[in-house]
Parts: sequence; structure tokens; C-alpha cells
Amino acid sequence: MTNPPAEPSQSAFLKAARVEPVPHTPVWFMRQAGRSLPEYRALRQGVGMLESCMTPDLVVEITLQPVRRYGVDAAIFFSDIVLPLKAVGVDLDIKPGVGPVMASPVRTLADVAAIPDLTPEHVPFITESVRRLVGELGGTPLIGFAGAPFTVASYLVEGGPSKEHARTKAMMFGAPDVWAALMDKIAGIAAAYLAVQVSAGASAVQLFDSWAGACTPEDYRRYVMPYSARVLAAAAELGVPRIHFGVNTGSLLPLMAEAGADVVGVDWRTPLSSAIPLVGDRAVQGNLDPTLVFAPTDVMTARAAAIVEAGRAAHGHIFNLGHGVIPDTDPGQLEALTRFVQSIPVS
Ligand code: 1CP
Repeated sequence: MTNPPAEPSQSAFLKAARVEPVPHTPVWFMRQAGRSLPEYRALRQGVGMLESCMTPDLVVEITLQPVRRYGVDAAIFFSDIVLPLKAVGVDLDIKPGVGPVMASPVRTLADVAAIPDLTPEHVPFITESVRRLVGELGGTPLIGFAGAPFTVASYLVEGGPSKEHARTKAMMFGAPDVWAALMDKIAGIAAAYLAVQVSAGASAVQLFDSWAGACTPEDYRRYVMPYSARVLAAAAELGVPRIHFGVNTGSLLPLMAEAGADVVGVDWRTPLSSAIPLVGDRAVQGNLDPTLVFAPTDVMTARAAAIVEAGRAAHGHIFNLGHGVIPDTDPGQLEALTRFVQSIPVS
């Protein structure tokens, strides 16, 4: 484990995001908090997911758990992409083993108009949690996050998790006025939600567009990118690096970079060596296949070494998995992976 820096601005994570020289390749894991950790499962006994996200004592403790255990170079705020919707009054729940579920899916302009805009008064528990966390984390930076408009729209329109996003795309293609109003509404909520987190002390933000890979590049550019670009432009005003991530986005990476990212997240299906020329002078984040932690440690670390080597061709590289930690991951493997990546000499 490397020693944490004196302050977040001097951390390897923020240096890489700003494309400055780094003491080692920084590493953190999407979904590093959560079900893979026994200490998380113990804390969550009998407490619902949304309730956990709205209870600062739990948010602070759960966010810190993987930082203590792994010595990762950044913490990610414990919350969920649908939390800001819940906070403004959308009737939803996060069901164990399922994910976010809406009481009534959004289908019409009236449904969209019924969703309030988000103000800091909706989320005092977020402000409190972030402030306390930043105090506890010292030099380790905290990443705030929001769901991108397309991915959040998918949950609102489908009513829950979906593989094909068929109803969502049916609205996108068939009811462009409703689509534009919905995407505009979510973009405003996401921008306001990121501003709350950064004002309270978050050092960077990640925009999760997990399901954007369902769109062709043409459709992404026309129906999705303007709204993500609006969120990312608002985040640029906050003065912190912006990471833009999606899954199955090999063909979208140039557009996701153009949308306004400082760091482009790459899923494991696209080799970093192919991704790097597509993102211009930005940094990249990724991209070990999350199933490799189930292989023997030496197999996993050999793949990690190849990714760090490939990352040297980028202007900046933040090591991560290519998507979130799988719930039955062995935490011992993530600890070994963190130490391994941090111990590789920079040149
Ligand atoms: O009871 C539980 O423990 C529920 C599991 C869980 C957890 C731990 C959910 C439900 N959300 C979370 C936390 C969470 N969600 C975090 C913080 C933890 C960390 O990163 O350390 C983050 C960043 C998210 C973001 C999130 N939620 C995304 C984007 C990231 C991604 O993985 O692509 C998405 C798509 C969601 C929706 C969601 N929430 C929960 C589930 C199971 C899902 C996915 C459902 C689906 O397949 O559509």
C-alpha cells in the first residue's frame, strides 16, 4: 500500500486525471464498496439500499471500507444513480437482487413535467455525507458521481432494469418531444446533483452512462450526447476532472470524449491500445475484465501488467476494472491487485 498524499490535489489519481506525471499508476474500482465486502454486508443487515444512501453515518462508513481495506487511490461516494430521483420525490425503490424499480414508468410529457428539478435542499444528507467523508479521507480524493441522462432515462421509462432498452429507444425514436423533455430534465438534475457533491468537497466526478452502448454512434450523437455534454459542461464550471464511462462503448469512445470528458472510461471489451488514439489528449480509465479476479492471482496480475504497459501510451491512465466489481469477488484478490498496480515502476 502506498502512503496517501498530504492533500487530494497532490494525489496520483488527480495528477493522472490532469495528465500530469504520476508517482505510480493510480487505481480504484467501480463498485469497490458493496456486496463483495463482508463488513458491508454486516452493516447493511436489515437496512434498505435507499435508506443506507440517505444515512450519513452509513454512507461515510461504507465509502471508507474499501479505502481502508485496499489502500486504493480514490474513494467513490456510496450512493446510487437513482438517488437524486428519489430525493426529488419520484416513487421508486432499489430492490435487492434486482436494482432500481419505479412505481410508475415515465411515458408522457405530463409524466416528465411532474418530476421536480433538484435543489440542494432536496439532498442535505448528501452534503453532510460528503463533508464528513472529505474530513475523514485526508489526502485521498473523493469521486462524486451521477447517472448520465440516457442510463437514468432507461430506468425511468422501462420501470426497472432492462437488457434491450426497447421502450426507452422507442420513445427516443418515436416521441422525440417527450424524449427531449425527459433528457433535459435528467441533465438538469444530474448537473445540480454533481454541483452539490463538488461544493461539499468531492475532488472529481464520474458520469456513469452504463447503458449508452445500446445506441449506434449516429443515434448517440443525435439523441444522447447533447444532454451528457450539458452535464459535463456544467461540471467543467466546478473546476474538477470529469470521468465519462459507459459499457459496450467501443464505437462511441470518440463521441464520449467529445462530449466533454477529461478522462474516458473504457470497458474491458476494447483494448486500451485501441481506445487511446480515439480520445485525443485526454486520460483513460480502465480496463481489466472484472472476471479476471476469479482467475489465479498470477494470471490476474499478468493481465494487469499488460494494461498498465498499454496505458503508458496515454496522456494519463487511471487503472480500474472494465465495469463494476462482481458481488462474489474475493476482496483478497482486489487487495493483491491494488498493491500490484501501485508497485509497478512508472518507467
Ligand atoms: O442492496 C444492495 O447492496 C444493492 C446493490 C447496489 C449497490 C451496492 C445497487 C443497486 N447500487 C449500489 C451502489 C452503487 N451504484 C454505487 C456506489 C458503490 C461503489 O461504486 O463503490 C455506484 C457508483 C452505483 C451506480 C449505478 N447504479 C450504476 C452505474 C454503474 C454501473 O455499474 O454501471 C447503475 C447502472 C446502477 C443501477 C443499479 N443499482 C443497483 C443495481 C443492482 C443496479 C443495476 C441494475 C441493472 O442491471 O440495471
